[in-house]
Amino acid sequence: MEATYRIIGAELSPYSVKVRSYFRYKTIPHQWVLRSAASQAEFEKHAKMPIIPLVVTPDGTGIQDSTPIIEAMEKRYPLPSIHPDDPVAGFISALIEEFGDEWGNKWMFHYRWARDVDQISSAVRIARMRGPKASEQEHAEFAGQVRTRMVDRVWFVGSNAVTAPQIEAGFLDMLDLLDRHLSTRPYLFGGRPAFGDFGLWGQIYEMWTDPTAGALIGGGAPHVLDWVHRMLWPKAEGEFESWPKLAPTLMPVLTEQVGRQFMPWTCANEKALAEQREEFSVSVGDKVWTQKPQKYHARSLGMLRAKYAAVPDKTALDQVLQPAGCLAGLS
Ligand SMILES: N[C@@H](CCC(=O)N[C@@H](CS)C(=O)NCC(=O)O)C(=O)O
Repeated sequence: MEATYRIIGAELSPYSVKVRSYFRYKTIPHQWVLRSAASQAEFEKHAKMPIIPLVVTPDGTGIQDSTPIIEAMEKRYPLPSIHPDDPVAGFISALIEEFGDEWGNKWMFHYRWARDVDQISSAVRIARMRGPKASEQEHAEFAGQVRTRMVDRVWFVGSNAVTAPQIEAGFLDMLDLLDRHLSTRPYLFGGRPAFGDFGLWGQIYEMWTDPTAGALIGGGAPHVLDWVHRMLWPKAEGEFESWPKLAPTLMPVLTEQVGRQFMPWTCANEKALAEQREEFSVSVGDKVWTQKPQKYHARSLGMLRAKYAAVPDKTALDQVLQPAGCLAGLS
């Protein structure tokens, strides 16, 4: 029997389902292990950070952080590659992976914990996963604790009274852009899933499972909804498309979402961390956004810059990144 990887994760964790979707696409033998009391000892043995997913390799090594996990697996299992061979599309896919992980997480976290209906729905699912055998009363108490803890943490991703309408308007715009793009192709970069699909999908899949965001996706974005389902068990249905074919509907995503919103935010966040600021404000689109800096994002921005630096000939790529407003933050 082929050696099996173990993915310790949770159905409600966007980074866990992202990694699981990747393993399924690559048909890498794996077991999906719920993060619960039953997997606690294994988690503690292999995890260096208190986050999921944790992948335990067949030789007993723990790997964390979904982007490095996928990169490590891609080296071990290069085919079918998740990187479009067109160098422009290849880098844009990595950029969208970062955007999905870091900016998409704001939509997800905000919608999940902003309203009573979503708070209750998510808290009871998390509590049941962590304590599958708890009595109804224990379960209700634990769900209440989860709800309080998570609602207290929404500020962490930058969701507050000022940013809430910006986050929701930004997501609704994205849904329209994405629906148009996916109306003529099964995946973001053509006939097969790319790195960018996994990052963005992890967040949007989670949103689809929640009452408020799920209704928005199900009610108004049929092609996104199909992609949400398709990415649960992704399969190659054709080849990647080249950038010129993708550009008419993907360039607006880069310009409106990545260049206009995410890039200014992530650069301002990095600067605020370097200056050890408690809080920072930045213009995102035509509105001011204020939050406390987030450490991890500066690290992942550094990793994205290294990917940009490694592109041998940047001429064609820069002609896309520059007008999209994405170049300044990368070079
Ligand atoms: N950058 C990490 C983020 C992982 C992450 O934030 N995981 C969350 C769940 S989605 C977590 O475990 N948080 C710790 C907690 O909730 O206590 C990745 O891509 O894997």
